[in-house]
Parts: sequence; structure tokens; C-alpha cells
Amino acid sequence: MSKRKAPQESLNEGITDFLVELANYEKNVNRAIHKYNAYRKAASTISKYPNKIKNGEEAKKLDGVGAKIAEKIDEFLQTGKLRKLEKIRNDDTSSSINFLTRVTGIGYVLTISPVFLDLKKIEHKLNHHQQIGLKYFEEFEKRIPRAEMEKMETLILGELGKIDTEYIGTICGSYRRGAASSGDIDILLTHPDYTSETAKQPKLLHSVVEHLESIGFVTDTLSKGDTKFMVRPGRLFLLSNYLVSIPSRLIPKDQYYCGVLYFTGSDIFNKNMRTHALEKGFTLNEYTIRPLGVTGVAGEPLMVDSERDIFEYIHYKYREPKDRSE
Ligand code: DCT
Ligand code: MG
Repeated sequence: MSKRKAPQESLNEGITDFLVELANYEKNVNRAIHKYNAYRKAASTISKYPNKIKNGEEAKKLDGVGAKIAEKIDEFLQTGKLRKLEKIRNDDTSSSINFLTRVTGIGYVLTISPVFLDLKKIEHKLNHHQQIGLKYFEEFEKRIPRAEMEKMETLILGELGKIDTEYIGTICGSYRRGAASSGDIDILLTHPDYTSETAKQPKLLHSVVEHLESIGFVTDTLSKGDTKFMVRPGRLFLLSNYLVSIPSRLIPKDQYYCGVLYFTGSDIFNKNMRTHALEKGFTLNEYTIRPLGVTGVAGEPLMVDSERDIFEYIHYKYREPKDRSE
């Protein structure tokens, strides 16, 4: 027999549940943080109250329970439901979509709200991006442990070699800086056939995405441009579920190392390095490094064949990726 106690059901669970649901609605949909706090406070007091509440009048004596909440408690106790909440639940395409946009705009999620569950009802009205956001929104929040990042690096680079041995790929971002976990995989790709002198070659990136799809590594493609794509690897390949956005970029070979430097970061390190470059009379961005003339006009891009080249041009002491936090 299990030694664990059965969870003790709170005496006023029905009431505290609806208060928390209203609180989340006020926060996530209306951004009304005061109302959110008021509902939370009332829910918290009531959850500690040792008796089963019989009516609003009784509840009103408690700290944080005002007239309006007392009224709702009466309605709930008398009818078993709350019109306001029914309305929120059944309704309301627009507010739900607003909420969804806020939580999934490929950003991060603040809290999981019961309102979110109702979005399932309007799934058919959402665009592709929003549907994937909905499907995987919890996974958006998770950071990817380094061990998983290593597996994906090995796999992706291995597969690249199978498509064409001349591809060059680098996983940049926090992973390259040695972080214990990463928010996404920042892959940069290049190929000697593609330089800033040649025509664009979208095929070079598309064939990579298509190959990763064909082996089942990629199950959902959130976006598929000529230079970027965002995907979700299939469960087969990872221990747990992660939504991995892969803002992968295909970069002309001659701009590759400026790209690698930039996408390795950190953002603070980049800023400091750019400032230093300016002091030395160069302008540096994710594509090129160019000398600034006396009039401040940038000249032709300098030849770059490694990250070190960039450091040397501006007389900046070379730093390994792991030492580039700032
Ligand atoms: N970058 C930058 N300035 C920004 C944003 C990004 O210079 N405002 C560069 C530096 C890091 C790189 O792009 C990738 O960006 P993120 O993936 O956002 O950062 P990260 O360091 O990889 O962190 P995370 O583990 O959260 O992905
Ligand atoms: Mg990253």
C-alpha cells in the first residue's frame, strides 16, 4: 500500500479554483495586474479558511474578500457556476487570439493559464504559426540541456556531410560559448558555391531542411525562408520534448566568419567589440568588417577567413567563445 497520503481536498476548492481562473484571465488577457492580485489574494485567504463557506456574507469577513467577490461566491454557491467565467470560456475568439499572440509570438510564456486551454476550441481559426505555437507552447519554455545540444550537433553536422561534403556548419549561440543549456540552436551554414558575388542559392538551404525532414528529424517547420527556418525535431531524436527553433542561416562564404562571430555572441560581447572596432576606425556587423574613411564612409569589405582575422584587424585580443560573455 502506498504510504503517500491522499491529497486533502480543500473545503472550498470550487471557489478558489474559479478565483484563480479569473485571476489568470485578468493577467493574461486584460493585463490587469491589480485585479489579478485581488483575485489571488482572495483565493489564498479562502484556501486557508478551515470551514466550508456557506455564502458570500461569510466570505466577506475574510481578509481580501470584498463585495464583488462575495457576490460571485453567492452566484457560484447557488447556481454551481459563474456567468462571467462561462462567457470568458465560450467566447471570444478575439481575446483568445490576442492572448495566444502574446504567449506564442515565438517568444516566451509567462504562465500557463486555464484560458489557454480554451484556445483549443478555436484552433481552426489560427494561422499555421499560431497552431504550432499552441501545440507546443509548453516546450517553448524549456531550455535544451547541453547533452541534447551535443546530440543534435553531431546529428545535424553528420547529415550535412551526407548531402554534400562541402557544407560548412557551426552551431553558434550560447552553445558555442559553452553554456549548460540553450534556448535554441543557432546554426550557421555556408557552402563554397555561395558567395556575395554569386546569385542567391536558396536550394542550398532548402535541400538541408528537406533532408532533415526526410529522416524524420524535423517534424514541424514553422517557417521556411531562403535563409532561415524554424523546426521541431521529432521525438525519436531527443530524450524529452523540446521545441527547437533553428534560425539557421545560409551565409555567403566570404561573410561566414563575421556571421559566426556575431551569432556566437554574447550580445554584450558583440556590442563591446563593435565599439572597439569603431574606435580603431572599422565598422563591424554580422556580414562584414569595413574600414571607415576620414569622412566616416565605410570602404570595401575586408577579406575574412577566420574569426581571428577579425580580431586582428581591430587589434582586439582574441577570445575563445567560452570567454565571450561580455
Ligand atoms: N545577438 C546579438 N544581439 C541581439 C540578439 C542576438 O548580438 N540583440 C547575437 C548574439 C547571440 C546570438 O545572436 C544568438 O541569439 P540568441 O539565441 O538569442 O542568444 P544565445 O546567446 O544563443 O542564448 P540562448 O541560449 O537563450 O539561445
Ligand atoms: Mg541561442
